[in-house]
Amino acid sequence: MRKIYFAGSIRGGREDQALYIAIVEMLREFGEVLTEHVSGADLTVAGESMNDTDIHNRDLHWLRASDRVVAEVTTPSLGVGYEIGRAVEWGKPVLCLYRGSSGRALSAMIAGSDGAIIKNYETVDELSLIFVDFFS
Ligand code: 6K6
Repeated sequence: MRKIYFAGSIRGGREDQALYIAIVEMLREFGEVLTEHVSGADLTVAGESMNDTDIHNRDLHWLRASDRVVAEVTTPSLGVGYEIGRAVEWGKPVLCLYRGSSGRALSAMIAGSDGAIIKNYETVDELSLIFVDFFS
């Protein structure tokens, strides 16, 4: 089964957490989502029981093992940006989902990367076609 790494903001801010749940639910149709917990309501900026080194090492291990990476990049996050950079470096297919209506400009380091596909969207309904295209 295809392994999907979903990346979304945690310490960068949890404003889009409900949206992450919907995205992870949709991604399950295309493979095993290794990072379902990123969408979890119980994962807050207050943190979880693992220390930062263990989180970093576990997540990079999963990122390395993944076949495709999907990142929601509307809420700026150092961690998500770092994961995208590593995935691009490793030659993994990377899809970045961005809501232009947020009024936040996407970092040039993501928008200008030819190793990542950037898709603008506004509602989850638009994601079905984007995912079919990315996973085909
Ligand atoms: C949660 C709340 C505060 O600290 C945490 C630590 N927990 C994490 N658990 C799992 N993945 C994490 C955690 N912190 C960061 N990540 C990874 O970085 C996820 O894969 C996200 O895609 C990304 C979020 O980075 P930040 O910089 O927004 O935290």
